[in-house]
Parts: sequence; structure tokens; C-alpha cells
Amino acid sequence: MQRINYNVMREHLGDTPLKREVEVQATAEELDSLDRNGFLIRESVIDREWLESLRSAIDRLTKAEWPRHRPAEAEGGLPERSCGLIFRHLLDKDAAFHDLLTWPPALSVARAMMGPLVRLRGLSARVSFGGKEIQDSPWHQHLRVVSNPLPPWFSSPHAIDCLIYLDELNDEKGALSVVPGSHRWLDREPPKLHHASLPDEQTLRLPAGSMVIIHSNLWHRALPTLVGKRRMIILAYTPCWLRESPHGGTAPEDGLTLELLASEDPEIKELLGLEGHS
Ligand SMILES: O=C(O)CCC(=O)C(=O)O
Ligand SMILES: [Fe+2]
Repeated sequence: MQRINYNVMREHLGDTPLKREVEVQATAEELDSLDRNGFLIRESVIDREWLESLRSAIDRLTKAEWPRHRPAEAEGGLPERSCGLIFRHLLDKDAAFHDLLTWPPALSVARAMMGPLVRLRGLSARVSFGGKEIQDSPWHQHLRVVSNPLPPWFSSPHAIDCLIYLDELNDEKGALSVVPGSHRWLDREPPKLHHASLPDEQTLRLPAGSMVIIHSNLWHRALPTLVGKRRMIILAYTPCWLRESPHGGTAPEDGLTLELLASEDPEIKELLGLEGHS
């Protein structure tokens, strides 16, 4: 654990400098490894009670959104392979997810890597099942904005995805593979629709309630769910002057995010992308 005292320099605007003290829930060596390898493992960081509450919230969402996500199932017209079910805008859909927004094990690491001013890029979930079509994800990365050639003032994209596993990450449920260091590769992208192994991949297996923090451009894939149900949440942060994820369209207008905003807390507004940059 270490403390970073950030001072955002904006005195020329007549404001006092914005001071922000961050108690980072990671050691300097862990942050260095996250920078170099692109991922950091947090084993069993979610306690039983919170895990049960998050699982129930995901189960409620699965039930509510099933017909919209799986219309073909009723007609027997399933594809041979899919990602399973992806839910977006979780803050709007169930208050059980609200504590994730400022959860220090994730947010403090985001602020240690990207500075004090970060915002939510997205809060989504993926649920996959065994015994249906193959449900997995091919190799991919999340910030697909890198051009060839790279111009001199290219802004290297940075964001962090906290992959939170509500069920055990194992071979039955589908492990997670990553290619260490691949978030730094600006001259290539993951092979298209590629599901098989890649050289130097590392496959992670972890207890339920664990988190893997990745740079959003780390090459990664989820292996197929063979048995039962696999539930995971993706909590993503990016510097606050960047935009939220375009996936999933605009958020519901009268969603539960309004409850969070009702507190008028400037930090919450900043995390939701409404303040913090000038
Ligand atoms: O399910 C996983 O382990 C990873 C999911 C993922 O990479 C994604 O949905 O972008
Ligand atoms: Fe992903």
C-alpha cells in the first residue's frame, strides 16, 4: 500500500490546485508489473456476502434480459458459437452494482496508473453457459483506435478493465488467457476471430471473487464455458477527458445512475464523466 499526493495544476484559472490523495491498493512492484505485463491479479478480493449480492443481481438481470438477448433460442435457431450474454449500463439497472463505482481496489489502481482524474468507461457483465452453443470469446483488445502509420502526436489509448469473476475461473467454466506485454504493441492487432492458443499466452485460473486488472489493449480471450454458468463483471475506467464505451448504445434516460447523481458529490460526477476536466 502506498500513498500518492496528486496536485492538478490549474492555478492560472484562479482555482486552487486540485489536491487528491490516493491510497493505492497495490505495491510499487505490482504497479510496475501492471505497466510492463498489462495485467495484475487480485485473488479473492470480494467477500462472500458481497459476492452473493452481485451474483443475485446478475441473475435478476439475466432473467429480465433473456428474451431480448436470446430470441433465437425459442425458435431453435442458435448460432454455433457466441459470446453468451453481455449486459451493459449496469449502474442504471440495479443499485446492487453502485458500490463498484468507487471501490478502492479497482479505482485506486486506475488513479495510480492514469492519474487522479478518471471516469467510468463502462460497467458491464458477461454471462456464459455450458451445454448450449460454444460460448467463449476470441482474442481481442478493447481500444481499437491505433493507426498505421503512427503520427508524431499519436495519443496512445489508455484504459483499465477490472475483470471481476463471480464464479470460479477454471477449465470447466472457462479460464482467461492473456498475452503478457501485448498492450504495448502498436504495430499489430489480435488475429481476427481466432479462438486457439497464441505463442506466449498465459492462462489464468482463480477462485470465485477474484479480479484481474488489465490494460484495455491487452490481448485476451475467454475460453469456452463447458458446464454450468459463468458470471463476470467488467468495470472499466479511462482518463476523465475521454469518452465512455460506445458499446451498448446510450444509457437508459431514467436509470438508477440518477440516484448516484442525487448526492451532488463532485467525485461521483467526475467518475460519471460530467466534471473534472477543463
Ligand atoms: O469473460 C471473460 O473472462 C472476459 C470477457 C471479455 O473479455 C469481454 O467481454 O470483453
Ligand atoms: Fe474483453
